[in-house]
Amino acid sequence: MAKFFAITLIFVNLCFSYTLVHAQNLGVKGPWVREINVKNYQYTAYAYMRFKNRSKQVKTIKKITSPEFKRVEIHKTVAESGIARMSLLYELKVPARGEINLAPGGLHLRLTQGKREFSEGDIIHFTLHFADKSSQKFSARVQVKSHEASHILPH
Ligand SMILES: [Cu+2]
Repeated sequence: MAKFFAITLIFVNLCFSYTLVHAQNLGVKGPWVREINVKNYQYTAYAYMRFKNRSKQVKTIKKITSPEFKRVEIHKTVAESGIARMSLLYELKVPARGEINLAPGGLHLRLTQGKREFSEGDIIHFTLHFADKSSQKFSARVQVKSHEASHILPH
């Protein structure tokens, strides 16, 4: 009986710390990766998702990495005298109790130097590296959405 009680206590403790850690995480909604295929012998893709911050502090993403791609860049599409251009961002701030949306035609992640070819349904893994040195992992599936291709400039 004493042993059973001890095990129950440990279990409750684990659950509690798990919840605490997760309460600080960003919500990552509907992440997906669009494969753009091969360019100059390199696999390039784009990733989209919505980051939701439930905490009272702003969450600053300083870097995003993926084991499947050598480089992950944060890009923003900006219109300059009617011409859409890409600008490279060095951080992404998710406001306290707010969210930001990465979607075709706006903010997006550009994945370059893929280590292999990907096809629909494959899983790409990501790690978010925050300014406070914490990190968080999530994954996204490769999806083919050809009708949206016109929203994206080749770059
Ligand atoms: Cu871009």
